[in-house]
Amino acid sequence: MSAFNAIGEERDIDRDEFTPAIEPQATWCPGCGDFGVLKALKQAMPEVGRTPEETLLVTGIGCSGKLSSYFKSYGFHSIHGRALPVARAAKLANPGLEVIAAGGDGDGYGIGGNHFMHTARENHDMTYIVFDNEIFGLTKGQTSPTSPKGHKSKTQPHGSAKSPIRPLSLGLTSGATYVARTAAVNPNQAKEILAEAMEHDGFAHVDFLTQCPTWNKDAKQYVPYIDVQDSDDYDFDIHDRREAAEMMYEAEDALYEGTVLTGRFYVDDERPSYQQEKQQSGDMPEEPLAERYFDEDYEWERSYDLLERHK
Ligand SMILES: Cc1ncc(C[n+]2csc(CCOP(=O)(O)OP(=O)(O)O)c2C)c(N)n1
Ligand code: SF4
Repeated sequence: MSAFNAIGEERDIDRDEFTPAIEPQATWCPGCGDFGVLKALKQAMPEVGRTPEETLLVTGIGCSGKLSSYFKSYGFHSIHGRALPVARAAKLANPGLEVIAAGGDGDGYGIGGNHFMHTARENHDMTYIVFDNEIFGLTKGQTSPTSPKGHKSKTQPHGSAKSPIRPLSLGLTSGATYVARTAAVNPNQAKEILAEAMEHDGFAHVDFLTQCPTWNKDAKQYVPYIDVQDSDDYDFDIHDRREAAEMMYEAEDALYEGTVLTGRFYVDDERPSYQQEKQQSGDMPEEPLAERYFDEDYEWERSYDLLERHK
């Protein structure tokens, strides 16, 4: 797809542009689902028509957090659970950026759970990818907020007594205006969902099932999935909150029973994003507060002028 880059030139975009010039050797284990997220994201970018210099990827801490090192764009490998506050700040400073935040289930639903809830509630225009492998991967397989009840690990050797959170329902009830689940075992669906999430104006939450063959062989992330949009067994209106909520409940229960339901669960195209609301009410300027381009001739002073003007 062709698009205008940040300095106004029209050109074709290729997924290989998102591979760093000196490609770092990925330190993910062989067979890790995180490779699937990276691949799907690179494939989705040309569909969205965004260039690396128009894109910011903010990651948390964990195996998943390494994504920003293997993807060429502006990047910020933030601290544990704090990808979303960084992403929000960047989006507010420069609404023209395609902002993607990513991290694990421990990072996003555990330590960063409050940021998840409130970024969704405010409907900030960004895509949030949660690598859901049902454990803490980087720290060697401890029980996480999405581990099933009874899950045995070094932190819960007799089996977890806690019920897992319901990630899709949490996204919906918090206020996310796009909620989907996909899986690394299905690159085509993953690519489509990520492209759609990026094109969505508002907070798009993608629960991305990623297998961890090293620490969590019991998770259902490996088994064939059902796409609720393709299957005749599931008939619900993705624009209807109540129907979406029921469908999410079913998907969340089914996952621990071995049936992986994926697809789009909720889409609200009507609600304005935080930034749109603020611009409509005159509380936020149309132009970015700060911007920097990949252009040798660019007037670097401009970002300072803009900040002065909006003080
Ligand atoms: C404040 C803080 N607490 C704890 C840690 C240790 N730590 C690093 S990664 C991690 C878990 C990551 O798990 P998850 O977010 O599920 O990501 P995954 O590694 O599975 O992709 C933890 C607890 C840390 N880096 N910072
Ligand atoms: S520990 Fe698990 S999540 Fe981390 S790189 Fe290895 S397979 Fe992937």
